[in-house]
Amino acid sequence: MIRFTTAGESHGPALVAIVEGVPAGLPLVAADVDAQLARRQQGYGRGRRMQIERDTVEFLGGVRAGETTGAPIAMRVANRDWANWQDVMDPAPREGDEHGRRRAVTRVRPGHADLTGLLKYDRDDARDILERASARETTARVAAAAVARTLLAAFGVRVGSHLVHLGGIDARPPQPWPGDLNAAADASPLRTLDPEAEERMIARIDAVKRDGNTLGGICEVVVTGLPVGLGSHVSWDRKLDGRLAAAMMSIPAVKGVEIGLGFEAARRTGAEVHDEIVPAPGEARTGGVRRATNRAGGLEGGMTSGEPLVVRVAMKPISTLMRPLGTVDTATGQAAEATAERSDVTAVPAMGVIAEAMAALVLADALLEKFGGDSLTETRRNHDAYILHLAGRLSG
Ligand code: EPS
Repeated sequence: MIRFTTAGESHGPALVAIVEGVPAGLPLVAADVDAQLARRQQGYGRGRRMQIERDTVEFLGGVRAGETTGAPIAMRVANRDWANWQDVMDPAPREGDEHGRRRAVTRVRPGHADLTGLLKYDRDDARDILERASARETTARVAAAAVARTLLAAFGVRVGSHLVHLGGIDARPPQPWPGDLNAAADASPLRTLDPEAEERMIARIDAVKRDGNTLGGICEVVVTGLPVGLGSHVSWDRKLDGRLAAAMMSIPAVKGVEIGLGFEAARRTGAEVHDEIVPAPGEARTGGVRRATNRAGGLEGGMTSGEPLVVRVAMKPISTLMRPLGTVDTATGQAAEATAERSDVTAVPAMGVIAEAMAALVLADALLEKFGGDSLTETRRNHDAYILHLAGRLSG
């Protein structure tokens, strides 16, 4: 199964990701990863930093001649901004500097990890916290997830997303639904499928930026092609909805997750919530049946139903405000205005790509949990045998 970890600071030399458990023989090239990294860098409302960075991956292990070897896949993404921060972020002690520190942050930002991290880790400089709490870290997650996406694609699973809400403005779902969700969403500066709402969202971002303020929003992740039966009902930590929710909530600034109808399900009666089951002979992947609706968002009993997986993820406004909120300076204990470092007005479009990444990592893990395999051939054999077995079930 998939294990992954990341390391690296926002203004350090690089970010790194290590992904373990990927079967051998999966075709993988740097361009697969770079395409995802580029998608994460897009979005109206980002700050100047995204003009500095051009994220590309270097494989340090686990890939040879365009294929995975089964070894841990190690990846490095350089921070171009490191050139401007070497003296601040130098791992070596710096003689002559007071406490060896430059650009220390003590006017901690409300809503950020600055204060809680500084107290917990017993630091005097919140930069030791914010450099890692920074959403820059999600670059490494997207790199790790590009491997997971490549594995899922080999089994016909596609992961996409679009922005459905920004700072008080809803986007309406398009009619008809696009054949390639990400191609449609990536063509929009906000990754939304409602051009009319997008115009109003852009005007709202511009107005809020003039005020030195920030905006949050909601993205919807949609995954198609999943077979019935990933995850499990038998134990709390194997339920796929719980695993997905935990993964989504680990994204910086994310405050809420809904699957299918989500909170709306609580307001309706059972007849208005549950999806009727109808025969669909020949549709082996979904067990020879389909759901007449998909209000459950593709999960029943903590397992995939084979219907599209639909997860909505809510992000709060970024906590770095150019017109700062009141705080306490941790160096003096006195009231102060929070620090106002360069930042984004909104990063909700990027969050959608990151939510796709977390979904891909969880789903690749669940796929390998079900089908196993040390090589792609072995995983495929197990997968295909399961689908063949499903084809022979409810056939009357
Ligand atoms: C971030 C602040 C900004 C963002 C950054 C996340 O960076 P900086 O402080 O260098 O201006 O641009 O996001 C990224 C660098 C990225 O790659 O997404 C923060 O404080 O979280």
